[in-house]
Amino acid sequence: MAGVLGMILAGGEGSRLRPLTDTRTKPAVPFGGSYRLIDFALNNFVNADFLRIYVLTQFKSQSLYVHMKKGWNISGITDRFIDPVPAQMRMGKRWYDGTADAIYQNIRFIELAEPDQVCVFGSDHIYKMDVKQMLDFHKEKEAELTVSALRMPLSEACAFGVIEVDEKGCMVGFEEKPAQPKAIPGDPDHALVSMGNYIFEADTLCAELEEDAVNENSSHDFGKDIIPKLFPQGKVFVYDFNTNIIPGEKNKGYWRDVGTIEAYWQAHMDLLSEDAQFSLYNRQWQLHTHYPPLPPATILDSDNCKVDINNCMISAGSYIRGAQIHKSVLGFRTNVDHCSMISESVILGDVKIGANCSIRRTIIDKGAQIAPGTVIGENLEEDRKKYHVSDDGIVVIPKGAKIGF
Ligand code: ADQ
Ligand code: ADP
Repeated sequence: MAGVLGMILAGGEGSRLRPLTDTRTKPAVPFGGSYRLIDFALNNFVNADFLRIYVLTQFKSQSLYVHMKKGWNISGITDRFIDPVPAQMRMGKRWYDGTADAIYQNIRFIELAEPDQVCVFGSDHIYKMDVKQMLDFHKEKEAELTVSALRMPLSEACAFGVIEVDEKGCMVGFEEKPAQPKAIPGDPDHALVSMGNYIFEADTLCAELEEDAVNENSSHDFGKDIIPKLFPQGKVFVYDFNTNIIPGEKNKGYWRDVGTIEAYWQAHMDLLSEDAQFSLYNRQWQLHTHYPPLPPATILDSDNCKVDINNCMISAGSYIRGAQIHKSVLGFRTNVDHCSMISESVILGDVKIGANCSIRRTIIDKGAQIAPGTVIGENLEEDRKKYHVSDDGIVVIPKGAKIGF
């Protein structure tokens, strides 16, 4: 796919995901025991055999760099590459203003690669999409820009770009995060929203970015500025995510914005039912990542407690002794000692939980240590005095915290 260049926006600050984003950019936040958020966007490209990709970073990018160096370094053998790009102030002494400015400041990479199309994708979402199918649609429509979209309950649509489309798939209306989103005609409970994924004809993208850069009234953002300016010309098309087919996949159309603690926690719970809405096990759509050299998880009874584990994912290097663990996702090297109980929780890895703890509806970031006998998630009023607790009552223990010592 030499004619296509991928530019993945991976600079999100993720302020609503704090404290998980206190030390790392949002796309570097661990997910699903073994992955980082960026992996899902990258797999959508790699599984479609699109292998010329720049990943544009900005905020707190070091752990994203380390992850990409260890897991996604394909350079050196062919002219294919997946390269993280630091913000370099190429257009003056300023960081990126908005998403369009992030691409504009790297426009030289587009000129050098001479692609026919440029795929500008976000990297904050959990989903599978064969980008090749979206490109085929883009070419068939002879579009200048194609935006991928899905149906969203009307009550949630105000957080997204809301689209109107004609019967040929041409965009005829677009509002970025409107206070009163327009419903789909004939479907008053849903709106059609942008997924923040764009395929541009390369010439169109470069021309629009040059024009936008000198517009003093622009916020230099795709959703706020570029799409509203471009769609009235009649060459912007809308790709229906629900038509995207992933081989071997039972459930269609799963896409989650994990921008808040609740959404991040819920997306983990979605992994755990018997008929999981989002499967990590599809061998026809393998999810690549950096996998450290670790032994398998060890699970055993202790002298005084029988182990009891159900509805869980437990990552490599973990050591569980006589604990009861239900509906939880445990990351690499999670250590749980005897007679502790964990339920509806997400543990990001390198975590030690002592004996006789009770942990419920809690997210524990990497490297935290929980002293024996600690209770978290039972009395939220008390927890709010000590920990970060989300509006919906999910407790978050930050990276490296020592609790109860
Ligand atoms: P937002 O949700 O506001 O809307 P935005 O904050 O613009 O998304 O982030 C989009 C992507 O760019 C993310 O992957 C993020 O990590 C990255 N990013 C943000 N700031 C960046 C920067 N300065 N440098 C590099 N990368 C950056 C957008 C669209 C909506 C659409 C939603 C879908 O504008 O129309 O509905 O995405 O989630
Ligand atoms: P993560 O928790 O995202 O897995 P790691 O602990 O693996 O992050 O760190 C990845 C890289 O980021 C390391 O090189 C580490 O030194 C660096 N790093 C982590 N936290 C910080 C920080 N607060 N300031 C600077 N660098 C950091």
